[in-house]
Order: sequence, then C-alpha cells, then structure tokens
Amino acid sequence: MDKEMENLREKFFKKMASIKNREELQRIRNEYLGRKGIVAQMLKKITSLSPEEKPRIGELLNKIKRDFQKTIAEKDNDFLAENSGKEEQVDISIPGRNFMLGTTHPIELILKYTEEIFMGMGFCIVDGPEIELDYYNFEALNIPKDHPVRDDQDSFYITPDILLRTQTSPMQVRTMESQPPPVRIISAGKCYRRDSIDNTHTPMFHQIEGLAVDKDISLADLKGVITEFCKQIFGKDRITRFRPGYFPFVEPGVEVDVSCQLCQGLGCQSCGYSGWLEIMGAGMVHPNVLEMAGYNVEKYTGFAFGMGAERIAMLKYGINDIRLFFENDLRFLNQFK
Ligand code: 2U9
Repeated sequence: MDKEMENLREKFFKKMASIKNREELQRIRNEYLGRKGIVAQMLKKITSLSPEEKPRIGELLNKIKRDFQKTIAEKDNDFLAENSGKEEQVDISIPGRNFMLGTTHPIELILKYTEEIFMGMGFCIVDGPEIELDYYNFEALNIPKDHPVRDDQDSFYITPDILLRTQTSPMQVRTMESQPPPVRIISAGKCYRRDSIDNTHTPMFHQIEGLAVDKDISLADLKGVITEFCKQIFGKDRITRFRPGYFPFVEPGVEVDVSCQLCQGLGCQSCGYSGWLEIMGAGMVHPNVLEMAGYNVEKYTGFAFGMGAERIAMLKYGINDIRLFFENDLRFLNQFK
C-alpha cells in the first residue's frame, strides 16, 4: 500500500505539471477526487487491512486527498486569475444597450386618474377582497336570492355562499358597517362575471364605484360631482345628461351620458347618431341598503355611482375592442405613456 501511495502522488503531480486549462483540471479532479475516483477506491481498500495498519494508511491517504484538493484549488485560482484580466477588458466604443422601459397599463391609468379626481373632491380610496361573501355582493345590496338581476351578474362561485365579486360595491357595504357617516369613498378594482367574450365583454373587468352618505345629500350633489368628474376625465367642453334607470341598490336610479366628442352632440356613427355616450349608472342609495348597513335612514341619505373602467378607457382613447386591454401586445400598450 505504501508503494501504491507513492506512485499515486508521483503520477498526480506529473499530470498536474502538464495541464493547460480548466477543462483538463476538471478531468483530473474527477479522475482522482471524484466519487468513484482513484483516491476513493484506495480508501475503500482500507477495510481489508490489519487493525494496526488501518489508522496509519487511513491518515496517509487522507493527507494525500487534502494535498490533491489544495493543489487543484490553487491551479484553478491561477487559471481564473489569468482569464479574469481578459474578461474584464471593456471596449468603450461599443454602443450602450437599450433597456425596454415599461409603461402604465391604460386601465391602471384610468383607475389612477379617476381616484385622483375624486380624491380632489374629498373622497377616500378603499380596497377589498375579490373573493366575497354572497351576503356582501348581493343580499346587502338589496339583491335577494331570487332577484332577476342575479341573472345579469352570473358569477364564479367557490361555494354557494362564496363567489368572485361581480361588482366593487361589497367593499362599500363593509366600509359603512365599520364606520358611522359621513362616508365619501371610491372602491375600484377587478370584478368577475360569467360573460361570453366579445368586443365589449370579458369575464374579468374593472369597476370604479363611489359612495357618499351624509345628512342632506341629494340628487343635485350626485349631478354636480359626476358632471365635474366628466369634465376632468374627458375635457372641459363635455356636458352630461341624466336619464332614469333601474338598479336594485339605488332609488331613484339614473343612467349618465356624456356628450359625444366627435360630433359635439350633433350625432355621428360613434354615438349611434344620438350625440350621447353612456358612461355610468348612479342614483340615491336605497334605504334598504343603508338600513342593512346599520345607518339611520331618517337622518342620512346618500348617492352612489358605478362605471366600467374599460368602457371609460375605450371612450377616452377611442378603442373599439375591450380584448386589446388583456392581450399584452406591446404595440398597443406602448401607446400609453
Ligand atoms: C352601495 C350602494 C349603491 C353603485 C351603482 C351602478 C348604479 C351601475 C354599472 C356600471 C357599469 C356596473 O360595471 S357596470 O356594468 N353600475 O350602473 N352602480 S349605482 O351603487 C351602489 C354602490 C354601493 C353601498
């Protein structure tokens, strides 16, 4: 065994003296120190030695192993040092790399603009869960189990009582439950409905809703706030129109139109020759909704409104297909800086 170990050393150092690169070094490392390498095999042989020889040979072999490891590591460092000089050379004549800069998504832009406009009128922003209880999504909004409006807002149910929210109103109910009036809040975010996809429908969309509850709130306050919003988001020259409309959570309910920018209200193809574009629904909060949230309906009234962020973006930017928002085509997205 002593002779064998001597030969081993001699052969290893001879080979090491002639290697030229890291690949060759790796090969020698595997050959000598690998799991099935020469040193490992010799260490295995120790078991067959006499009890007196075992510790001596074991110690010598382990010393050989440490020496080989050290020599290989030193050689590796030499190679690295030689190469690193080359790698770090900088050619300052090469033009710099262009980094792709992201842009804000148009829906995010609309959400941010809208929130800022309403914050300027004293509203706060509230955020809430996208997975909701049926109670907050429907019942507390005056939509009991058998109400026909549930057909228009068919949802994705997780259990019979838990669903993906179909509107952002649940958070407004939760806010009313958690604080007394006055309340002035905007709730915006993703909503889900089981709609078939076409150029105006996707099963996930974004809603922006507002709610104001206080003493002496009237429909005139609603009209003033919405008219101001339309002027700020679409332009000073736009005017608004309020028509009667039905929504179970408001009474009276209204549908809000903004004058068409292309024809200045005269009528053209884009507004269906009416001069008006529908932008949202709104109304005075139904007393049942206020009462279920624990508010005194003798003392307080409120207004609420709701709109689709995609629809607002389509009207503001002249986009005719809602699917463009979710296809992530950079040629589309890069237009919104
Ligand atoms: C509470 C009480 C009332 C919010 C309102 C609408 C009318 C409305 C639609 C617009 C387009 C939904 O995304 S859409 O399909 N919304 O027409 N939303 S009133 O009323 C509320 C909200 C919260 C507590």
